[in-house]
Amino acid sequence: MEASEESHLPNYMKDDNVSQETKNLIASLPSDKDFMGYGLYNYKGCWYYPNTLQAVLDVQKHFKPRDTDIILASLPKGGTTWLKSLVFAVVHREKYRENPQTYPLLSQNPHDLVPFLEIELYANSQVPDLTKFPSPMIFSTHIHLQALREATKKASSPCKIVYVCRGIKDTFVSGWHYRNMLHRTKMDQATFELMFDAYCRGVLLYGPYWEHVLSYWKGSLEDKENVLFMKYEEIIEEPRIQVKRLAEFLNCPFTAEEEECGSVEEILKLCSLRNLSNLEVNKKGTTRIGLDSQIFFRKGEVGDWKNHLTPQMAKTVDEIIENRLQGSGLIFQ
Ligand code: PAP
Repeated sequence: MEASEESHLPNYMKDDNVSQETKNLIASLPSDKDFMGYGLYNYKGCWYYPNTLQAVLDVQKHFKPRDTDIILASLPKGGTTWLKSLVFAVVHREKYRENPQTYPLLSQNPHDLVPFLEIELYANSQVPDLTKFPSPMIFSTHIHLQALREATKKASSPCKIVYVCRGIKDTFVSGWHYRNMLHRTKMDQATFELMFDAYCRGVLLYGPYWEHVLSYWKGSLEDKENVLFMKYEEIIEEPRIQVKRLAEFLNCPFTAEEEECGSVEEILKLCSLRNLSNLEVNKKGTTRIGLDSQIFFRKGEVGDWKNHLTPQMAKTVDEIIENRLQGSGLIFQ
């Protein structure tokens, strides 16, 4: 890999922050390469880059959620930014009711308000003191549920976990555009096909897709009180219903009075793609982990895959997903 290429890779994709113990572990793991040739390692059924694996192990070892904490989980491009905005707005709405112009979402990127456990807080071998964060603290993660449970069971915390996912075809297309922006180049058709193949094989960071969605799907069926499963497409289709469902799950339902005075609609408007992507803070600069703020906002359309995938590609991936999710009760339209 060229040094210039390496320089704008996010830290989580690199392999320069790994302890000797983790290096030994990595040497014993099944390995493969992502579609760009960077090494991925399979730990307990999930693929990670070396720095990401180190951070995941640190989360498992050190993170002790409090009962009041809220953890937002997703696959990359599954609806993370939207979920972060919605949950932040729902949970903190009372605080900013009198002065809505002071809403932190207007001056900070949602990713800076809801930090990632393994990509920010526990990255670079840090062991942060999380007790300094006011309660309720909202964290996020891309770790699948079994891996996250290693941390939550240690604290025997009943903290709330909200998962959001998106159909694999739109997740892939969103990921494709994201990688183009990340690598600051429009990658060619051959690379597009390689990345598609990686999604179909499941060999990508935090993949396979189906293992990830199933881990939270099953978790939400087993523990309805603490794990909520949401779909990006359903939030687009019935935003009011889904935001109210979210608030109820988080034990802060909208009162009749709030509903009458349009509180749900206000939150939806505040967190809309149009509103957030037009804010100065999201148009310029970088997030705390050094990614361009605007990289998280694009079209937000259901079915954008139709503009990128051939009918044959769509059929191939649909069959894989149908087969993998068979019998689970989880269906993507
Ligand atoms: P992440 O996992 O890297 O944080 P994530 O937020 O899950 O990314 O995915 C980005 C997608 O969500 C983009 O979709 P697109 O590429 O199909 O356009 C982005 O446009 C969309 N998105 C970001 N913010 C919002 C929002 N407020 N409402 C709806 N969609 C959004």
